[in-house]
Amino acid sequence: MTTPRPDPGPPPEGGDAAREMRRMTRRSFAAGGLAALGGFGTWKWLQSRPAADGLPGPFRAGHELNERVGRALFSDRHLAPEFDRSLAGDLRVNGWHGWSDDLPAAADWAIEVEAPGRPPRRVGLGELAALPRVESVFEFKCIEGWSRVVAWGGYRFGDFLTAFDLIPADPALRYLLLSTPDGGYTAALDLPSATHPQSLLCDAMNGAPLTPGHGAPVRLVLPVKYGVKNIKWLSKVQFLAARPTDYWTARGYDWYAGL
Ligand SMILES: Nc1nc2c(c(=O)[nH]1)N[C@H]1C(S)=C(S)[C@@H](COP(=O)(O)O)O[C@H]1N2
Ligand SMILES: [Mo]
Repeated sequence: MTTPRPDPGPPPEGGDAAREMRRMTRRSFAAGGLAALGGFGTWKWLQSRPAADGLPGPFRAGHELNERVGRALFSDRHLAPEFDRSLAGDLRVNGWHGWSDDLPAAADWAIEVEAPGRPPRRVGLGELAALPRVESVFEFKCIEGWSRVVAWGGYRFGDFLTAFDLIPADPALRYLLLSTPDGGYTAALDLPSATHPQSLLCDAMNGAPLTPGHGAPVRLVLPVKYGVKNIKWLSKVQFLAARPTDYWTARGYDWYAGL
């Protein structure tokens, strides 16, 4: 199947990094309990702390506290609520990082999988048909503050990883870095989030094939993560022992981005 690739046009205004950063900074204050401190003196103190990953230290600490609280409250196995199919609606196209005019056609598309100490693997999209198909209707949430109920179709990402024996035996290799063909967008995940039963390798949306703008031929959708981790035009999976940075964490975003 070849999908036409319309001119994507200019990137949407919604992708503005500085605005998203400000929003995330407010989030880390609220959820990390730092809001209680308040006051200009506190602000100055925060600004003067040593930077970690481009953010003043306490902001990064706020993100990490969020992650610990998130894991404790919701564990990696909590299920996101599913909705009736009749509630599913359209989703805006939001973010073109990693898009290019000459992405491989679906028939030539493969997901490359790399792990230290193992030969690289290539799984062509045609091979996915061996997996059970699933459809899942859930609320897709962008960190910018909007959300939509969408019906996603495809395969469980965990089924994909296990059926093709892609998960390295070495338990130290528990992080995944996912990339577009040109590496222009990346999303980092821990293995439990990747193999969460609702994490999908998705090729359909609201009963129709995924459109190019929404990530055709394949993207990831993870109802327990914000949109930033839902990488479009997925073509590479790398297993790593150390937690990798990704497109948005390199710009100050919360690494875990959990819901
Ligand atoms: N390759 C790629 N994937 C991406 C993005 C992007 O810019 N490039 N943006 C992310 C963000 S921030 C969101 S909210 C969702 C939006 O998905 P949509 O365009 O299908 O609505 O895609 C995510 N995946
Ligand atoms: Mo987003």
